[in-house]
Amino acid sequence: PSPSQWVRDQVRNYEASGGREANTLLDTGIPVIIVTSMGARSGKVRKTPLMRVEKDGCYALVASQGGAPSHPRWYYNLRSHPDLVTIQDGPQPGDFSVRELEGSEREHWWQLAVAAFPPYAEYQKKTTRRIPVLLASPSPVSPP
Ligand code: F42
Repeated sequence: PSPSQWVRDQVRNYEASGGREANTLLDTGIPVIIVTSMGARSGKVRKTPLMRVEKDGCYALVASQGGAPSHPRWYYNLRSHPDLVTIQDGPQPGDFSVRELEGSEREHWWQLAVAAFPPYAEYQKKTTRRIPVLLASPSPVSPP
């Protein structure tokens, strides 16, 4: 569980209700998803709520951390274990693969991200680092 109480509560209440509760960022009414990654160094399961930036079943994961000077730890987890990712957007989690976007692809998803959650634009102005944008695509279903 996250060391931040409000993040911990969000994950617990989201999972306990199958996404019917705790599904927005605080009182903004803007939807969130729950991303599960594997710790890059610890190998522990890490659960992170992020804003929901969805298109055609894929999700942009924006490593903004409120415009803080350094990348969030989950960014390194996803870079280390890009195929061990689940995303919960509603009742059930699904399996995803993640890659970091560059160039025009990043720009396209960044625009979608800012449309979904306008404060991302302010967060980018607050920091000199370029905020990473990762794309999560559904993993192919393996045959039984
Ligand atoms: N954060 C964002 O960056 N973008 C968002 O869109 C976003 C939306 C959002 C919505 C709701 C909400 O409740 C929170 C939201 N957050 C958003 C905050 C987000 O959930 C994270 O709390 C925040 O980004 C910080 O992520 P973090 O991974 O740095 O978390 C820290 C505080 C943390 O929990 N650390 C843990 C710990 O115990 O210290 C785990 C650290 C970890 O994963 N360590 C790795 C390991 O191996 O286990 C090593 C990683 C490495 O450095 O190699």
